[in-house]
Parts: sequence; C-alpha cells; structure tokens
Amino acid sequence: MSRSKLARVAAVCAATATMVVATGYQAMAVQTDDVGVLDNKTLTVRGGKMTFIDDGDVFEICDTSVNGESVYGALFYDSFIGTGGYKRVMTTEDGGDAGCDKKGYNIGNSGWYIMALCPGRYPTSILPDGVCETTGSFNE
Ligand SMILES: [Ca+2]
Ligand SMILES: [Ca+2]
Ligand SMILES: [Ca+2]
Repeated sequence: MSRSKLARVAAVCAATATMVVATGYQAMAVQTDDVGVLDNKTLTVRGGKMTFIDDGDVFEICDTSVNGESVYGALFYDSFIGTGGYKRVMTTEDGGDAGCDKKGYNIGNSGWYIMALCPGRYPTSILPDGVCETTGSFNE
C-alpha cells in the first residue's frame, strides 16, 4: 500500500466514524470491506473467476472450464446521490478462448462499488442468489 493510499485510508476512517452515526446500513457496508480500503478482490463461481486489480483499476475475468458456458462479470455503483441505489455501470465476460479478458474501469472515492460474477449470464443484481457471487461494497 502506497503512502498516499494510507492517507486516504485515514480519511475514509474519519468519514466512516461520521457515517456510523448517520445510518447503520452504510456502516455495515463499510465494515464488510475493511473501511472501504481496496486490495485486490477475487470472486469465484462455477467455471470461472474474476479479480479486481487495485493497481490500475483493472478487472480480469477468466473462464476456467470448457463447459459450454462463459462467465460474466459486472460492476455496480451507488453514488448515494444520483443513482437511486446500485446501478450496473460496467460488464465484462470471458468465454472459451485462450486466456483471460481484462477491462479497466476507474474506481473513484465518491460512492460505493460492488463487483459481481455469474456463470452463463450477466449479473443483474447485487443480491446473492446462490449462483452468482458479489463482493462487499468498496471504493478507492
Ligand atoms: Ca466455460
Ligand atoms: Ca478465455
Ligand atoms: Ca481510481
């Protein structure tokens, strides 16, 4: 973790203390991901995996099984101001071709992001459904 990132972590912690008072829901989302501090995150589902690479904000998705279906990832974003809840802002997929696919998406400091991964179809919701996997909420 870089020095500048540590400074941001401190800022997030301070903001978190305020949010805990504001609403229990936001406090819970923050705790889920270690006060919003990003490290790399990996989701694994049937036949594939997806990793958020913090350095450069790159999403890598890998179909790991020759099973006739691709794996599909998505990024959801809630600005807490304009989006009216979590909205899908990015999708990516990988099929049976060799290697993984990579896609960049700039993760910012305002609002929160959730990464989701499904086998066979694009994620349409941040809610767990027993087939898809989702991260906790996070940001830069
Ligand atoms: Ca496959
Ligand atoms: Ca592939
Ligand atoms: Ca960023």
